[in-house]
Amino acid sequence: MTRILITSALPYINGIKHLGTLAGSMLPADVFARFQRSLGRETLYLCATDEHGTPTELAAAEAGQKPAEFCAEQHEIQHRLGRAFGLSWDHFGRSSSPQNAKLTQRFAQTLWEQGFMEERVTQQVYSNADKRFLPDRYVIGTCPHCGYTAARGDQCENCTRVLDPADLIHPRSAVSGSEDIEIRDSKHLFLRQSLFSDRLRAWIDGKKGDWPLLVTSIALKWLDEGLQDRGITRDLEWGVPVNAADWGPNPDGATPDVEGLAGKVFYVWFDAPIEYIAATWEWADAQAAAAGKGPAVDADWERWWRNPQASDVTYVEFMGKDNVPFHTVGFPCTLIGVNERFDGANWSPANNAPWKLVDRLKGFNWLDYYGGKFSTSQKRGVFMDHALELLPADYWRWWVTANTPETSDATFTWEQFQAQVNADLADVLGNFVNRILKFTETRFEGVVPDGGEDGPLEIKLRADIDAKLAELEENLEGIELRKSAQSLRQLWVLGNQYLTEAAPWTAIKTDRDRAAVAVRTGLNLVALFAKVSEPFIPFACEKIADGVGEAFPGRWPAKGEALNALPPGRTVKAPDVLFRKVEDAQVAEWVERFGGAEA
Ligand code: B3M
Ligand code: ZN
Repeated sequence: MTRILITSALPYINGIKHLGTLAGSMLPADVFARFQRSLGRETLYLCATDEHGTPTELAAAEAGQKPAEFCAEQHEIQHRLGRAFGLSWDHFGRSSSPQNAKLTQRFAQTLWEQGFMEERVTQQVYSNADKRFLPDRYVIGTCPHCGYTAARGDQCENCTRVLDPADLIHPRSAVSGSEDIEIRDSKHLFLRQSLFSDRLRAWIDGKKGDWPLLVTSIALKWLDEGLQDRGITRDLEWGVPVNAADWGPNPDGATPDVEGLAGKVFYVWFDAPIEYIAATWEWADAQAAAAGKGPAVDADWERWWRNPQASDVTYVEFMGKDNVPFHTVGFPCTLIGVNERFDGANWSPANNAPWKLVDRLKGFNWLDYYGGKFSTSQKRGVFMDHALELLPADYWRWWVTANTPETSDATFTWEQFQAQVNADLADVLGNFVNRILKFTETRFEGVVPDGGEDGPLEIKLRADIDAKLAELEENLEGIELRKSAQSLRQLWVLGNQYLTEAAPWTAIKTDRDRAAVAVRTGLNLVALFAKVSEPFIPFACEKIADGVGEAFPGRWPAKGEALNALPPGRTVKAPDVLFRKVEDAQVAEWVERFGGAEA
């Protein structure tokens, strides 16, 4: 038996996410998780809010809240919205959890003791007015190259030149605007990523042909440009504290400068991916608590992550392309550095329970809005909360899945959205389910009829359905979202075509048995659709399944059984309207409200 571990990139805590975030990690992960569960595989799908870092501190300050209070509130909002979208997380954790703090500190300690970390003195901008260090992009000033007056300390937006805060003319704090800033020395820890280049290249080369080209090419580009050592601590208050006092000597016998590192926290991109593991620990603790037991034991969550117990686990990650470097280089350095030792020439195991690295990594391009960016500040585009005010989650789930930005960027327009959901959901699926169930109610007392034998139409249909189902399964297993949606739509179309040709409403006038075969076959198609559409549109499928009853309990339909699952004699009923059409007037109103082509 294979176990499947799934994570989607952790949404930042500040702000409600838009459709692009849904398209580029959370929704494809959910479709895949639901499919894996429907195959009967033990599946664990985890996500969490990514809560640390300067933007969180500043957003909290703007809201007049402490970061902890701000994050607790925002986490609840994102949790509620994710559930409303049908995201079937086994656990939705928080990178600020005590479990993540413990793991992050433990990994950092091992990295130090195995010689993968180094102390360096760096120059940081300190704002006397704000009484805090400012990350590069929170220092603004005039660009020395083009004279743009609001250039950021990391890069000039106007001429795109990469900058250092020290380059800026008239530098000032982006937080308060104060020019009372100075450069101060500050001790930091660096992860010696440069040591890992060859080790990572060997690992990534092994994934070629298996991972999307988008992913391996981004990863290899980073390696080709030369891996830089990376500062993994920050002068902030909100984050996982650096616990250097607990650390032993590194292989050179050196202990860390505890005083110099006092009051620092780990960099958000160091602790965020570790939260994938910590979320598993949070999940195990929650499970144990629900069972009336104390906290989980390590084995409960380590069985998903540490070999050899996790050797039957396939670990699958979902993310947007901007996150790929952190998952193919940054996080793997952390894990390899914990798992292995390096003597300058060779790598060797450091313990006999190594942490699992990602097996399959699915990266996505962007979904944009009328060819431009979704923008929170300009209120441009559709965000998760507004989307659900307008239409049920399945409309969005369907459109987004069918248009997943896999091989290139994709764009949302209201016009295309309307056309597609009306055609696929209302005209094809909804119409089919409604037609056959209404007819069963009026002409067969709402009961799956007995009698009659398959004719050529049914024999052909069975073969077509089996082939299309196998194709759908293969596309889902291959995490090809667009192709999966296409296969599923074609299944629905096969049903519609069959019903039109078999025409039980005509047959019933002369040959009741013939009508019975067509109706029974049609109802079986409904039951099949309820099952295999569930990963995409779970809410509608629940309604359909309520109407015809569960047909494939706990399993994916096998070849040859797809149209035999409904026992004759079972009572069925038509659901309420499954999908109302999106009207032109609604589209006009939404374009007005959220922006359209002219925006
Ligand atoms: N929070 C970035 C993003 O949403 C980030 C992902 C973390 S995954 C460990 O783009
Ligand atoms: Zn410039």
